[in-house]
Amino acid sequence: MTTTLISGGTVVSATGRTEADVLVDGERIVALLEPGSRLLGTDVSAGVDRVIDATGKYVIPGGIDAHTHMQLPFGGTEASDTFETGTRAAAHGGTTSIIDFAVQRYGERVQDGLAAWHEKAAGNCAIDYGFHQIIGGVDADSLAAMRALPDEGITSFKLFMAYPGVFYSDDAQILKAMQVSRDTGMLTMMHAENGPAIDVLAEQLAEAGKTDPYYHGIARAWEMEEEATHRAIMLAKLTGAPLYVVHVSAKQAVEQLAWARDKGQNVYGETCPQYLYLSLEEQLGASSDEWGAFEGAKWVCSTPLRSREERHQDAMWQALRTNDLQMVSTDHCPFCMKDQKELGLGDFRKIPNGIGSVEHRMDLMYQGVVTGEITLERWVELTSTTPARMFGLYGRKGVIQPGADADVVVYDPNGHTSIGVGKTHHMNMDHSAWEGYEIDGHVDTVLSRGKVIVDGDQYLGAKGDGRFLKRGLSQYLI
Ligand code: DUC
Ligand code: ZN
Ligand code: ZN
Repeated sequence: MTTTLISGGTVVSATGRTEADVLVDGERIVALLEPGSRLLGTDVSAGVDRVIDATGKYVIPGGIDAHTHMQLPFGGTEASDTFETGTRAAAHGGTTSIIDFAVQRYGERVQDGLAAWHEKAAGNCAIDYGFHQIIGGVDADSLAAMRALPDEGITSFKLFMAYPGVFYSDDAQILKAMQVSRDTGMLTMMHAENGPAIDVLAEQLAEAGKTDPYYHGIARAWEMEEEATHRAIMLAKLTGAPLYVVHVSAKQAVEQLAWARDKGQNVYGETCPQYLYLSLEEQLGASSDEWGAFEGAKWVCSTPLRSREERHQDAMWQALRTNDLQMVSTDHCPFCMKDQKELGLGDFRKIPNGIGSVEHRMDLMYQGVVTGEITLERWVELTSTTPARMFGLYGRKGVIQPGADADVVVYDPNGHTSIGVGKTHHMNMDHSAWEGYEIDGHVDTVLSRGKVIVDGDQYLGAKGDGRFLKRGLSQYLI
């Protein structure tokens, strides 16, 4: 077993920061020591196998991205990152755990969908991974199968109020699934957009010749997100299910969440970097020699980018400060322009929905610290500690304390990161949604269960380092 000392750094948690050295034995953190590695007056640094100098740097718990879609079949193609490429990219960006979505499709048994996901991931991941379960067909069989999921370490499931004919659940199905959520304590995760209404608007736009990627966002109007969020909240209230709304992008949807939380309801929400930084106006203005206005397809995702003029992005940052939103995940769902996004040339409805960000979430959110949108502690809370608590991993993950897995990132606030293809990009994509972003900070060293897997820009890990995480129930259950 290797012993490692991370010395001279500032250990940052969700509640504060302290000058301390972190002692790792094998896969676990065993002690936080006074600067100078002093324990009972003795310097322990001479007795360890390896010392990592973190002087002038932050030492933080590894990032947890609780919303990814590796190899997701979608829109006639499949998300371009495998578990191998996607988790390696995540590691480069300081994320040491992901929670991906296993898929049960309509007509398929939940157990079979889950088994297929285990097969895709097992032996391929660079970092630890867990699963939520997408329920694409709520019926008597799937409802019964859902009750067994917590024993498998899967303590949350996702339903879709969007995508009729694909993943969609109607209100009756949602109600029944939420009753299982109430009975078992599993968290109901909701894609809250009114899919049937959106599909009508999208068809009308396409018939009127409005086929560019920009119209994806017009069809998916914020009213459709607000309405669905409200409906999900009311169904959750009726059933007593704990509710977590994914990829919130509209300020009106946040207002719904805040309203329900103010009334004491057990309701949570995440947003994603794209809803903090990118906008519908930029998507409209996007054009390139290669793709013309179809360049905007790079930012087609659902929920869609929102108008900067309407100040949705400002509202997301504010909600992160006020805790009306509790977490930031990526909804990492990458597609290449060539052969994938281009399936929607001439019809935005056929563009596979998704943006790839798993590698950049920690940096993009750190930029929020630099610009004064959030504090250093809140950065750690939003990207690691709350995801661990929300999804039943806390203690093992999400914190630097004795007994926790040694998933640790040494982050250099004086470093610099240029994002883009040919720069820091390791995701399996032929473009970056974040091309040209400059970050005042840098992921220097990443440890996953005590093993250094990233050192500088060098990857030292191996396929299969990552293990499946059996998760407990959310700590936010009341
Ligand atoms: N949204 C996306 O952008 N991609 C995959 C599924 C989803 O809900
Ligand atoms: Zn979704
Ligand atoms: Zn998603």
